Amino acid sequence: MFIPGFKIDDHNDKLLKAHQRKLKMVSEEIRNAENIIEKLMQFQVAIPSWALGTGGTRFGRFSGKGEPGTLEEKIEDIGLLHALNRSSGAISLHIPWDIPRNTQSIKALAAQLGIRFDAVNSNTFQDQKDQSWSYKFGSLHHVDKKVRQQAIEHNLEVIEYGKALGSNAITVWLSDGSSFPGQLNFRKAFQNTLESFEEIYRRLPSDWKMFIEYKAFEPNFYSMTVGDWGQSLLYASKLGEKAYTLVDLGHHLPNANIEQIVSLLLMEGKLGGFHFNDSKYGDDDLTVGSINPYQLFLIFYELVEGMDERNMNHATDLGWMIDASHNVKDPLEDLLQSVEAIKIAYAQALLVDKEKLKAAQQENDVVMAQEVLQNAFRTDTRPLLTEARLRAHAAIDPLLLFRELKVRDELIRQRGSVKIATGL
Ligand code: LRH
Ligand code: MN
Repeated sequence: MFIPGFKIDDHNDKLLKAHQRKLKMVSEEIRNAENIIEKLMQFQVAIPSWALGTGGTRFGRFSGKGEPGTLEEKIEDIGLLHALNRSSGAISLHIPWDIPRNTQSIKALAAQLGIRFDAVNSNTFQDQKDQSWSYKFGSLHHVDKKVRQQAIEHNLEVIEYGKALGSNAITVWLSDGSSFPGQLNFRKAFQNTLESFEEIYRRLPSDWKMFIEYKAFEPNFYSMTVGDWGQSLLYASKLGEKAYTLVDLGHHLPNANIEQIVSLLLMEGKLGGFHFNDSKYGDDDLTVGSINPYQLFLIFYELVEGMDERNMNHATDLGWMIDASHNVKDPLEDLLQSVEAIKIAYAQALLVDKEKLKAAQQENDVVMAQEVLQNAFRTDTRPLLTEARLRAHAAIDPLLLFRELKVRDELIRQRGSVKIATGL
């Protein structure tokens, strides 16, 4: 489904006056409003190819309708999101869930919709039907070299798909671990995994990055072989300058201070990117900013502070990706909300009075430090996001226009209601 420009213009014409009034109000409060709007226009978030259909849990899956049944339809859906918010200009593929059958036509379709290929993801946490060796007891850490070699070759195959599409990074998340004490020799598991990573790293193109995604638990419930930021940093440091850690917000033990982890990984130059989502308990993969928007803001403050300290380009030097699963919301509406929440937190972080905060920290003025931070968090940055969209010819209110145009009904009319999207 394609959204013609005039439909967006009609929508914006109706909402323009109200927007300009709000923008005028907040711009009087925010001294660097113009700079923030420009930065917001450059900031793109990659959409996961595996989160364009309805997700489920082990207790069930309530399938949605009009879901994309092919990679082409998934790219079209991301094209829809990008037309509405001009902030979703990238896709992150998961192999083999989304193998590009015809690379040229896939690249042409994505280019036509203004979408680039972000990190590609390997999958050695499921057995494929034509697979020789099972990953039941792990993949890159497996006690059997044959299984490790099979998993290494899969990752090399994923890199080839990525190269063909113009991606320049691979994300490796391992479900490898143990569920009972005694099941695993932790040192051997680490050494097998490092040796396997080295095989993959040796074949990584010179301009590529390898993102090592850690996770505290699930599907193993006693140990994970890449279980936390420290272990991921250990692998990435031993591998070399093209290896980085990847922070999935849902992959931490309860009450972990993720913003401190982010600050230290940035300090080490080993933070590669993010899988944004939100959670109250485990790896809930909920809408970004839906449970703990203050934590998201604090993470973005550490990102802005740490990236500026290293003169990094906010828009391009880290991997900004969503990783969510939609059990009860329309996948496209959920993703629109997630992109909005990410950019609201980024804008709030950009308006923090850094000098005032540094002075408060220097004087141990804890009260003032909190005031400076929460003043930014309590500032409504949405008119800045709207202005950035407007200048990019996107919709003033993407979610409202998605509903006004009855996009889901049109997708159901075009695709029927039985198609199920590959993914989680
Ligand atoms: C694991 C994970 C990983 C993906 C998968 C879809 O929980 O976050 O990033 O490979 O979800
Ligand atoms: Mn993830």
